Amino acid sequence: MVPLKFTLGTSAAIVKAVPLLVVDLLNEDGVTGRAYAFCYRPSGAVAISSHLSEAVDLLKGRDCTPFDAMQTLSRQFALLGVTGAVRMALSLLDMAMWDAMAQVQRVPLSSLLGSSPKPLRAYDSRGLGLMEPDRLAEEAKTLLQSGLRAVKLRLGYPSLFEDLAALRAVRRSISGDDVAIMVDYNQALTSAEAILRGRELEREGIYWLEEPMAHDDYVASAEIARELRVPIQIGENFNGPEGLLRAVNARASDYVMVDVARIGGVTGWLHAAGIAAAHGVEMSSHLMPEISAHLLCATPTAHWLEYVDWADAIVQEPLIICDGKVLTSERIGSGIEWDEAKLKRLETI
Ligand code: SMN
Ligand code: MG
Repeated sequence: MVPLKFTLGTSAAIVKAVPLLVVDLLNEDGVTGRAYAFCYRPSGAVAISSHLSEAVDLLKGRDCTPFDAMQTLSRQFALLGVTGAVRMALSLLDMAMWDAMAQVQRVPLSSLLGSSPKPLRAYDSRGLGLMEPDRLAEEAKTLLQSGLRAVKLRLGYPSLFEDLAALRAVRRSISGDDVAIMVDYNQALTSAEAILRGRELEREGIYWLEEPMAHDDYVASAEIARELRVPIQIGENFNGPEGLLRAVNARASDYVMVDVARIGGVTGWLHAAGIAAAHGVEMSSHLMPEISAHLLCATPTAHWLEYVDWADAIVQEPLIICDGKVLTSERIGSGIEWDEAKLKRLETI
């Protein structure tokens, strides 16, 4: 469990510490592929690691690539269902395999994907949970010291009045229109309420309105997207590239944001990026910024990196922010190497 520097109260939960599952994949050539994922709940980490070790057993002794491994394992796990913890386990395995491949080639992951490590537009997503307007104003100021010029605010208070008070407190304290404010409801609203609140919020100049309602109701989400001028953002819960395709076909949102651990790892991300690009839809990332940065470098419609510092507590070289952008690591692989001393000090599940 990794304690957070900023408590993150969303409309769904109060998050003070996050369960991160850390994966070391040792291949027979002596290369270790690394990956981690946010598991939402401690029991998620247990379930994912159980699926993951079975998946690795199924591949043992075989010469395999991430693409072939994912094809095989998706068939093996099909009856259990390649969703939730199973999807996350396969995604983690894929991420670790790609990291190992890039290390073998001695190039950064983004270069292996045909791009190169770039500085990325990013927003600070570490704080601005549900709390009193005064504390929001304070925290917004603290966050901007990182140098990023965009922040994400969590909304979903009992009333629109409180949502507006929170947004205005943040806007006032950051003084200036050059800071973008993204707003996230974490699925708190009905579609009628989302349209009602969205109409008021869009007058305040927010950058996007994220997950106003149940993440998989694409028909209702499309109605909200049609009714509101402000762009609707969804996608952190897409299950694989096929989830993204269904949402894009339904015009469920204006933008998409993909979670590398739910979309199918690097392999799934690449397929999703192709679909988003073919439809001309801007694609952002969800959490796990270290690896997502490499993937955005190779995404034709790359939009925003969601920046959090959660893995700073476990890695040797945290991401660097420079001139308002997050720098994609130039180390070989995904650039993730565990700091064993830091890991030892953390509570294990
Ligand atoms: C989010 C989801 C889960 C935990 C923290 C924050 C949020 C996001 O929806 O978009 O980052
Ligand atoms: Mg969100």
